Amino acid sequence: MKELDMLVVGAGFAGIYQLYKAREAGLRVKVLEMGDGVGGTWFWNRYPGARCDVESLDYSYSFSRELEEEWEWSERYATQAEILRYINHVVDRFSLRPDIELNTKVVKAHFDEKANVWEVQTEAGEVYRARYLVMATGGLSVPQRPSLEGLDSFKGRWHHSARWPNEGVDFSGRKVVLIGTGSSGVQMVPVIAEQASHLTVLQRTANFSVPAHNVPFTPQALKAAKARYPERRAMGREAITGQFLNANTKTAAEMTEQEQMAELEYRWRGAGGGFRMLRTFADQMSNPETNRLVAEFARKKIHEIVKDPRKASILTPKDDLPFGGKRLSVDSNYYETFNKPHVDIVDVGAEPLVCATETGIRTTKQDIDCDDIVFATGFDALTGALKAIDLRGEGGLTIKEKWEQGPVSYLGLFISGFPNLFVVAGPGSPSVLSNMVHSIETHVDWIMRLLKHAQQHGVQRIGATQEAEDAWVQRCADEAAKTLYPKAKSWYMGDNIDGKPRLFMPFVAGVPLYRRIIEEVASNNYQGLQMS
Ligand code: NA7
Repeated sequence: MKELDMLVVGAGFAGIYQLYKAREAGLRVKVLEMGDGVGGTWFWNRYPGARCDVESLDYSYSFSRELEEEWEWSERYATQAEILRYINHVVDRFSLRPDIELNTKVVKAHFDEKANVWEVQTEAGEVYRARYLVMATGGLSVPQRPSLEGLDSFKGRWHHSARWPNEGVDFSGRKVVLIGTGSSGVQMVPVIAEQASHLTVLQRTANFSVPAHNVPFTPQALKAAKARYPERRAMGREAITGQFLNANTKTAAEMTEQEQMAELEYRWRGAGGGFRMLRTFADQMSNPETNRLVAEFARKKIHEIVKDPRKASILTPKDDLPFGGKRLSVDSNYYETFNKPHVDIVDVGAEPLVCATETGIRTTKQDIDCDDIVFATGFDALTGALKAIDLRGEGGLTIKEKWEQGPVSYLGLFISGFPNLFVVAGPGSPSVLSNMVHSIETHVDWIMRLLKHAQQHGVQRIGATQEAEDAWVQRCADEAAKTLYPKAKSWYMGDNIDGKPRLFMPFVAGVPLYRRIIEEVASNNYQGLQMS
């Protein structure tokens, strides 16, 4: 049995920063990580083409000016491999590795109400006791693969994007079927198409994807960007998603038709691109008319790029999907790849998957032969990782019971009935709608401030009150109801998992407002928390 002040689960961006800050504060702390390397999302998602959709200068820690100065990003959007190198660099630079236990999966965590500590057990049977338990388990860490009957009899290879073999997969000369067209599928398609002799993409729902306009950094460009780094970070902090996207402050109605088109083009083309498309008009995610303008523009672009009208029509999102309602994909040559004769698309919304066969995949209309099946079918988002653990709070309440109707929380940080437990960038906080690294730093800094307060006041148990949690859940729902997000069937809403309760999980009203709220909570003597 090991006694600690704090136990952190997960060695991704969140767990690593939490470790750094806890050690700085003099706490006895360890991080338990189930993978055999650090990096979290960036450790597991090694599929071909994996890349962050937030620009590297923003998707990186801001806590150390020296770190910012010395690390040289090579591209505007970093690849998975580069981000993993960065995370490993951070771990070594701040000598964090000795306090990270790899290959250590947490299976059980029970709150000991008498001692006010968490007792945590790993798969190997090791037991840790710690006053504080920090769940840095990530929002997209439990992969979801459809239970495809017959997969065992399939004679070829199959892989999930989030459990990609370390040594990579060579698709040269092979016939590949790829299932799923979220960000992972969209990133993989152009890269696999380079190798495969034939690639068939099975798409259930067409979503929007926009060009990344990724470019390598020249030394001059990087130097110029770094010279203005503090300014960039400051602008990021005040932007709705925690990264500066040059949001247009005008609603569509405040612009002429010509101005609207110019704005849309600017954002689609080089100067903009990527998530800037989500900030074309101030009322884009709240006004259906404005959203339709952007959606219609993007639909036309798909038809311009994809030459075969049949493929273009399958790839074009339907009218009932708001632009950005499902997470926007940010791509490099996704639509263009379908102009290659050996790349095809099948609408498995119209002809659903039936099973795998010995030689490939069967839909209700056809058999598709292949050598490899690639699943890019996503995750049990935001709640999967916590629910996978036998997590019990006061009175033996399990997280599965607590979250039966969906993930309730106070500020996305606390779960009432689970004292001394913090969720970093969890549901109920801006989380996946924001620049995750920024949200992680915000949460960890705030947790450390709270723990300092607790230490100064001899507090041993910190928990959210039921009233505070209920009010926060209502606030999150009210904010989401003002937007078009709930109109889309998406993993933000839990729609991708059978039986998952349908509710919009992240806090939608933006990073600056969220930060103001948690600041106010802290300055109001941690309103909504019970400390004893
Ligand atoms: P996503 O965005 O959840 O995408 C999963 C895709 O897989 C999506 O197109 C799904 O279609 C499709 N899917 C899932 N189950 C099935 C079945 N049973 N049959 C056919 N198609 C299916 O996951 P990603 O890994 O791409 O991206 C996750 C996030 O990681 C991403 O947003 C970034 O933040 C990084 P659907 O749309 O549900 O009809």
